[in-house]
Amino acid sequence: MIDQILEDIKPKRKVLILTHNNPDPDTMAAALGMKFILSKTLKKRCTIAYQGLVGRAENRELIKTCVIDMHPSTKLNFNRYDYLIVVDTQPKAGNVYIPDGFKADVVIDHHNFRATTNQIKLHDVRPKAGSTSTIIVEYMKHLGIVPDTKTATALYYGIKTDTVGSGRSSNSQDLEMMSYIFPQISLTKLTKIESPELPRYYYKNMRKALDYAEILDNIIFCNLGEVRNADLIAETSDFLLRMRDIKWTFVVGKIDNHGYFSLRSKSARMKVGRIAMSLVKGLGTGGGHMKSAGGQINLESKNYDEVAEIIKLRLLKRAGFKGEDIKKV
Ligand SMILES: [Mn+2]
Repeated sequence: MIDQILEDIKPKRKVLILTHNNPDPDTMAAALGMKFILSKTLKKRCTIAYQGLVGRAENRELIKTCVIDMHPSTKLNFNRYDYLIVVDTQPKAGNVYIPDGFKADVVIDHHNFRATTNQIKLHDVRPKAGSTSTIIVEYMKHLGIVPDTKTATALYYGIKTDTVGSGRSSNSQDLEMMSYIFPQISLTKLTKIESPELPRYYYKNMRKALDYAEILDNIIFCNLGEVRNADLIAETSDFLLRMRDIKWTFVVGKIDNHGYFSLRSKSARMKVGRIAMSLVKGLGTGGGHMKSAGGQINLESKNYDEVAEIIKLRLLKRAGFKGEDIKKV
């Protein structure tokens, strides 16, 4: 696939790489890796753009340490670019900003294939890959490219957080790609990324999370209300999932006129990506993987608390819980 992509890009002038909204390490590393490939093979310079905020301290440290130059896509003039690559999501997934009248040329992703992605000229969607970074490293290996320290460290962290790091599913391909770049990474940089200082609002949020969390059998439901950034919702979900005897966590929160949610499961059997889609059916968009999923709801014509309640009831129904015995943490 990468050979076709490079052939297609050759005559183009300016390439734009889009990550998904509120980017996570995998999407940022995949974008950086793609930028590296294009600069090495075709001497092309590209711009990486995103929408939303990077909230998680680890992810902010990743941007700083690996020098990932990213621009807000809403402030960008898309007319200045003649080639558009989307990584770690698909145009109709609901979590990437592409203005009307513009179309992606390439989609590289590891989420479930969306039928609308068939309209994209070149697409490499592999739901079996643990991360999009895995696919990017495989391109590098195929092309005989060795990434520099910053790119390698970012890609390693991207694969790790989407797979083994969070106990999510990984396969031999993910591990093979991690070992391909391992000689190039900086352990000092990686340690810095993995244990950054945490802002006070992180602790304030966790206090709120502990106050609001409800234990329903083996599920924790938590409505955080207004939050500072979307990453806090995912961080809360990961934090609560570690509780003994808990099998799933569902955390919702609100930023401006958007509701966000994060669904996590300890077991890959739950296939929470599919569940996430069904929970917000008719309300918004959702998706993900076997053990982790998320989504968003546009609240322009909806009441946030009502939406949160509807999703909670759907979740309880899905889990076969009657809602009689609700405990606090
Ligand atoms: Mn990913």
